[in-house]
Amino acid sequence: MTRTEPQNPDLLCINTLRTLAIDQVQKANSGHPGTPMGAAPTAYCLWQRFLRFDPDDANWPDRDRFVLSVGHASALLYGLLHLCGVKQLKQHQQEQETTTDLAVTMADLQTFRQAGSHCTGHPEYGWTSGVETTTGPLGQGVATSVGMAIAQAWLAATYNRPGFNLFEHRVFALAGDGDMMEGLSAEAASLAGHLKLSRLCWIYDCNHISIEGSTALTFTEDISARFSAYGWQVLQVADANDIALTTHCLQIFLQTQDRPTLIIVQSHIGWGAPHKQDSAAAHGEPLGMQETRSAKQFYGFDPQVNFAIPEGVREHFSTHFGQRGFSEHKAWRICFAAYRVQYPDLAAQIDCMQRRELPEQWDAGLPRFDTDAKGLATRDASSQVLNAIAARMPWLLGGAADLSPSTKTHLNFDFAGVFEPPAHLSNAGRNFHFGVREHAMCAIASGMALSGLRTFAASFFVFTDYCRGAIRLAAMMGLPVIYIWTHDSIAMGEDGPTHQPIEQLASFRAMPGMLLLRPADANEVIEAWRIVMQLRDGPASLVLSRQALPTLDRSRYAAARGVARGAYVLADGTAATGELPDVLLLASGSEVALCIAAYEQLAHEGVKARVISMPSWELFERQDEAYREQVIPAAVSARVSVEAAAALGWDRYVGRYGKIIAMRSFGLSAPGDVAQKQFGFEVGHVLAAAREQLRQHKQRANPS
Ligand SMILES: Cc1ncc(C[n+]2csc(CCOP(=O)(O)OP(=O)(O)O)c2C)c(N)n1
Repeated sequence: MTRTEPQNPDLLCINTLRTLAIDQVQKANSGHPGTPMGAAPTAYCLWQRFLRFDPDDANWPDRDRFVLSVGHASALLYGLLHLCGVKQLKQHQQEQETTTDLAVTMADLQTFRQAGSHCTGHPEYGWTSGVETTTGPLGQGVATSVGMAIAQAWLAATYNRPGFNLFEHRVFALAGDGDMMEGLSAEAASLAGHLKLSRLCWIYDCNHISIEGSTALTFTEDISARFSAYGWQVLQVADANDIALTTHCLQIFLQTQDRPTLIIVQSHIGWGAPHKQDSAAAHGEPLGMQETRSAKQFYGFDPQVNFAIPEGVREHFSTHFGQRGFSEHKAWRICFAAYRVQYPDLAAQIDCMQRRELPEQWDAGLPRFDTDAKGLATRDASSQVLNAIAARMPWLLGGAADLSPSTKTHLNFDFAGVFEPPAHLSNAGRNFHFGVREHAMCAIASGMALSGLRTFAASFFVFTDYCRGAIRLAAMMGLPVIYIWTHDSIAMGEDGPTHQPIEQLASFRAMPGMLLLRPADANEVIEAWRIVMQLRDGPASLVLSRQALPTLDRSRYAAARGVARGAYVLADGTAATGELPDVLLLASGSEVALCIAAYEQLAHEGVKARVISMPSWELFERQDEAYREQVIPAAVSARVSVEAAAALGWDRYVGRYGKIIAMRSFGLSAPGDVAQKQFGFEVGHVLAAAREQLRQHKQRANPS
């Protein structure tokens, strides 16, 4: 017995969550105790009385989702996962296998924020089972939850059948003042309201404190009016400790079928800490020994005991949260088994999707692109390929941030449809209109991917700056989201420097886990899509041109399947003799054609050049040394790289003496071909650079 006073079971559980959070932070000497203390009753009420979640299988497809958008309050989530007995899943090939190990053990709680613990500083998807999405950057969790709610609506509309409600889960997110302040939450809430996502509930833990002090310093708008204007139902709980009222509000949410719900819960950060409650001091640092003891006393706990779990607490969670989850999941399994008999094809699709597999014949309808000097823009080639694949893969879906006519990402086959409000009705459209909301679009795409859908999101490449927070988390989580970025260089032209990407290529190449592909012609686009579709554990960026690019003669130059190796020898004047070339011309995307033109001219002059198409640095770096040496022989020091983007990184491939033709400033408002010429992206300039390289190489060889 660690309890000092009798308490009702609800309060005992709530206070256990509070003290576990305090002790995690205190032992780690790092973290955020205050919000777990204030929000514990709210989270408890939701989990214990409502959440449909089987602790033995955190991957049950129809589980309710709980997103801790206040990721810094992770100690609260870890307490819940521990007390609820949620089990860790093990990744085995593409299956998530259940285990009997706890996702969060007592040892994990006691090593909060230390290497190897499942209690990481902020919740990390894929590491701790029961964490539905990685959170920490404020606003991401709530925005991602909108994607999860969209996925639920889409899955229900696509796969539910009379008598078979396979997908009827709800999505909850616990948010704080910071989430509400971030612009991202406004974008996401606006779209959720428009779509009338009635199975979405955000609970706003309103404690009026953020890091610099009272929110009165910066945040005085009427949140209720704001969300009402978005089309949300807004409910209020005046005191977080009043779980009867929270229960009532959650019941109202469950009955609401025409709009999302925001429950604003007034709470006290650090509730129960005599000197730190309601102050920023409770936000991001341990309470301290004395304050900890006082708070425990206030809760009726023994001040001397750390990580106490009073008798009856686990049992209480197991009787309510656990039993509900077991029985709901069991009923679902029975339902799905019967569904499988009646609708075997649909059930097979659900299985396939959950395992992130591709359907058979997914690539059977791919187009062919014949040699064509005029060619076509890689965005147009991509449109054809995307449509061919999507027509055979029902759960490949997505859209653009109000730019689909430009990104060419509209699915135009007869049965594609549009995902429109109200989302809870039978609406399985696959074209998503995200509106001019790039950041939310990417967070939503992640939320959809977390529910098994294969999503794509599209915009102009330059606007990835607006999406970066969400893309970074997708890469961290290993989500196979497909990003389609068009208008990929200064060649996009007249819109000028604000719309012309420069540093974006380098920045995505710097992002761990991101696979970037910048194909050079329509046939490279096909190969790029093949690679992207087979990804299971990370996002990809397809970087595409607005302008037409010649479709290369593949009988004259190498086959486009070389894309799979990231870089390949496209044209080589020494191929027949096996000699080393005199000069290497390296490029990606639209600049490859320039190099081919230079190569032909050099061949005419008797110079043996080699063109290396480099659509993906990441894939090339994964090749063995022998292949990389074969493509870029160390002995050839005369090299020119050509890419209409920042130079950063090209020195790796051009070596010590090579020439980098790149952008060293922002672009220019002018027609694309004029802008390209102005910055040296023309054959004459590439030729001059190659000749100069040859001259310097000779001089190095014979320094007279
Ligand atoms: C995008 C982003 N900006 C800044 C931070 C740093 N940060 C962490 S918590 C926090 C204050 C959040 O206040 P609130 O949501 O009220 O949390 P509470 O004080 O209730 O714990 C800030 C600025 C962050 N995590 N994410």
